[in-house]
Amino acid sequence: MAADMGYMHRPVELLSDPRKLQKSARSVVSLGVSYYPGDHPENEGGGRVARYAWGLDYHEVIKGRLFRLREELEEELDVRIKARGFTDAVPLLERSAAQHAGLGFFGRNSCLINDEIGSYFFIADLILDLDLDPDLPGEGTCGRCTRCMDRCPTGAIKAPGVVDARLCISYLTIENREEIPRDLRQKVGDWAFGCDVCQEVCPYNKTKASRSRWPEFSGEAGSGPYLEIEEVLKIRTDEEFEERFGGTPLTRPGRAGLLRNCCVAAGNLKLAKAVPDLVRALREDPSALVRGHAAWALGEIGGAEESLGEAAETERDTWCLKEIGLALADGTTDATLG
Ligand code: B12
Ligand code: SF4
Ligand code: SF4
Repeated sequence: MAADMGYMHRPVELLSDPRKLQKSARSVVSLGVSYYPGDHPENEGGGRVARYAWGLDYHEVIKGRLFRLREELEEELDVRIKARGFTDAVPLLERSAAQHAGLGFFGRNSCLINDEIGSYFFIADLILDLDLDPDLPGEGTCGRCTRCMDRCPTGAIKAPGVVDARLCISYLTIENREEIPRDLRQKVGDWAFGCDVCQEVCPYNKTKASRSRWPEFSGEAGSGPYLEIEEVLKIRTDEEFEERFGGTPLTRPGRAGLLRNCCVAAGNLKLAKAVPDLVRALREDPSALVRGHAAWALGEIGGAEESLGEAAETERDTWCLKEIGLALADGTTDATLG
């Protein structure tokens, strides 16, 4: 169920033993960092961004503070500490470490839930060559609730705690480098980066989530809750992309990946005002991935048969040609029905 995330196929002994990451490891200090920036305002035609990515790149923001924590520990305990600090960057089962450290329990959506703040938090770790008394493991329960499993748009939560990444919108829009499978595109809805549905419906978040105290994670610090789809569709080079999104988590899927996502969101929103930029992307974008998804979006929105027809004359990529053909066929069906 790990799709093409190669690191997930590593042996469990590696994923569960911090000594594989630092030979001298004796303890793991596991930290929870709330990123909750509030809820999405009503969508007025943008590509929806998962809450964890509204602000600045959490890897960098948290890393700086982990180093300071190590320094403070050294001062407090008057010892030199060899440490390795990271968040979401190494092959270690971070949720398992955090659960052992008492930060929360596994929800059926597989996220770690903390009884006081819900699940909108990052997990960060400091591996130390210092013997510390362990905390008690986190406890808690979902009770009879199954909301996340029932409401996941793609049915990705196959069993309690088991997420099929191949179906998960978070995977499809962030880690995935290929096309978003045609049968899943409509289910992606307006999500342009990540997905929060299985956390939004969670009663723990509805009652306990309180805003992060870290200004770096607020919408104002980074790209915010929605992307302006037309603006993103105009980005043609990696340099422009880096200039616009550098320093935020949105660089992860790369330029072509983010434009692909915006095409799908535009198609699902039936965003007529994005048609000129979709047509331009279909004609000009250097990436076949973007051109093919632009064709799909135009097929969903309708009314762009002429541009699709022209593109069919000049397009050389076989997959794109197929997408254009299918988009034209969808358009014809709509017109016949309508
Ligand atoms: C790969 C990955 C993904 C993949 C796969 C997700 C998955 N559920 O496995 C994708 C791209 C889909 C993804 C999505 C998201 N991710 Co992610 N992801 C990771 C990563 C890098 C590895 C996770 C992993 O190894 N999964 C494989 C499975 C086997 O591992 P696991 O769930 O930890 O396994 C435990 C459970 O199965 C549990 N268990 C065993 N038996 C049972 C039985 C029951 C009943 C239950 C409930 C549990 C349970 O024990 C296992 C061992 O710990 C971690 C960072 C890290 N290094 O850990 C972040 C991480 C899990 N992601 C995170 C986040 C924030 C997200 C998203 C919310 C982002 C978003 N908004 O789009 C979504 C949430 C989707 C979801 N419902 O999981 C956070 C989670 C924080 C938290 N509070 O839990 C992490 C920890 C990153 C971080 N450092 O903060 N992610
Ligand atoms: S992140 Fe979205 S697609 Fe993935 S399991 Fe949760 S609700 Fe389903
Ligand atoms: S929505 Fe319900 S089942 Fe899912 S994680 Fe939250 S409490 Fe558990």
